[in-house]
Amino acid sequence: MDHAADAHRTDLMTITRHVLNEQTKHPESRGDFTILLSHIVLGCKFVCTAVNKAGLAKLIGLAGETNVQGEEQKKLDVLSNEVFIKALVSSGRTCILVSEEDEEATFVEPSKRGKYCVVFDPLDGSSNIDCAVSIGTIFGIYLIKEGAEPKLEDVLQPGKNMLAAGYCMYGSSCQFVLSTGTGVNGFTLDPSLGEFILTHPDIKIPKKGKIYSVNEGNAKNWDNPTAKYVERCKFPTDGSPAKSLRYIGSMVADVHRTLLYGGIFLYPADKKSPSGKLRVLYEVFPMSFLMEQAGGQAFTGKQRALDLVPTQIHERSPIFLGSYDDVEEIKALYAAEVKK
Ligand code: AFP
Repeated sequence: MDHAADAHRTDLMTITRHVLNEQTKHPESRGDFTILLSHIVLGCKFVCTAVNKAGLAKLIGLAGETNVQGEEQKKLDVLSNEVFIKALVSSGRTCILVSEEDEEATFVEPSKRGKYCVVFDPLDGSSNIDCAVSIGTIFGIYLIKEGAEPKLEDVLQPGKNMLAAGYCMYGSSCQFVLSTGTGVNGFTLDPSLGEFILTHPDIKIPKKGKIYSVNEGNAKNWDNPTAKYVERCKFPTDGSPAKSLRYIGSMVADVHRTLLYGGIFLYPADKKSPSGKLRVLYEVFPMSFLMEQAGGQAFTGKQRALDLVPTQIHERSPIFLGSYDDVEEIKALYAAEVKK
């Protein structure tokens, strides 16, 4: 046995150690955020295990329910939702929870209440479960005013007011990506330790990318700027090489690749879905928060995504996010369209 190597394994930057280090920078902190995060991490580990076992355990399959978007719910969606609701309530640090799976927001009972609101999609990309493609959990965290009674308006805030955001991707490895507003860090689950280890410190998205990511099957319904942008990706007019297309159809996986390799992810509005498909609170905001923190941009076709003020918890918005220069190009196309 290599004892030196084993000893080294205990000197790793785990996610808990990382967040505790961050906490020391805020002397007023009482550790509430660290506790909340450890409950989110626990939920992710549980879902990761369930996802890995799904094929064998026959957890896959319809649970016979539909969610608030009218989509069929899979058993893993139901399970993941229950896991996160329980983990978040039992943290004793939350007051309002908004889940993609629940029509109404959950107001935590007063005896278990804390000051954080968590908006989340417990299992995004669930139509990919049956073919074992990467799926994930997305979350964003808001803070309510000290001593105030929680109300729905506390979660109907622009994304720029989020305190933290992140996702966990259940892929060939389990990756947890987090921003608390001071950059982006990526952690990989070491299954032998059951710990997320810092493997991608201070992630910065390349300024310009070589990949575009979009469901081109919707092209016939796109507006002019989106159609023109995608055309330029394929047939550049400035002498640059054509971009490659990569589209998984699972936002966490598509955004994770975009964050690490650069490029642009787009889910635009189209004639059939004038507000696009993706949900503002628990898809658009957390991913836009991470992109900006990594040096990229996120744009709705009209404005900076994080400036959007949602009026409903399940509201949707078009989204273009990724490398700074690539998003700049689509912004210019929309600006030119407005001038016409
Ligand atoms: P599902 O959870 O129904 O699989 O939807 C996933 C998702 O919300 C998001 O993760 C993808 O980016 C997007 O939908 C893919 O949508 P299209 O299938 O319309 O391309």
